[in-house]
Amino acid sequence: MKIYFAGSIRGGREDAAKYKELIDYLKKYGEVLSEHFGSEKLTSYGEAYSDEFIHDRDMNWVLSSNAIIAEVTTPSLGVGYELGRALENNKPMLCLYEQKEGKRLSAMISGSKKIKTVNYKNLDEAKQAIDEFFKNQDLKTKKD
Ligand code: 6K6
Repeated sequence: MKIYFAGSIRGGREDAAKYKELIDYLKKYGEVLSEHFGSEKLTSYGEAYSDEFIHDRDMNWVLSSNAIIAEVTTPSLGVGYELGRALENNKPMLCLYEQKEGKRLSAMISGSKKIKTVNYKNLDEAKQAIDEFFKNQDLKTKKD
């Protein structure tokens, strides 16, 4: 099972600690291709690769994955783009959004019939949503 985890980078790194915890949790279901996105050392700026390299590498990962899990609380153009491309390629997707007062998820995500979105209040709820997603998709036991 290849899983692509998407989370904000240049959109803001305030939820990086959550990404790390969710990525660690996802490892029980398979290989997380984008494992390093949870690293708190990954800032909004410096990385040794060009933007073109990052785009092409990440899109290859998105297209070769069996499922996409996105943490969408911090709005990110890159995550929205990845979700759109993944949707066009019929990838099973789960978006996790932490409910916060005065904030609402983009209607382009929450309004899409093909994207499963779950609002959560704490990480336990987010992990439950991940369990539910893999159970319903029947992807848990798939060995590719
Ligand atoms: C690190 C710091 C600055 O640049 C970097 C390297 N950038 C990226 N590295 C890996 N994935 C990236 C990078 N920039 C965007 N992405 C992809 O888009 C990831 O798959 C994230 O899910 C998403 C984040 O997009 P932005 O718009 O928040 O950056």
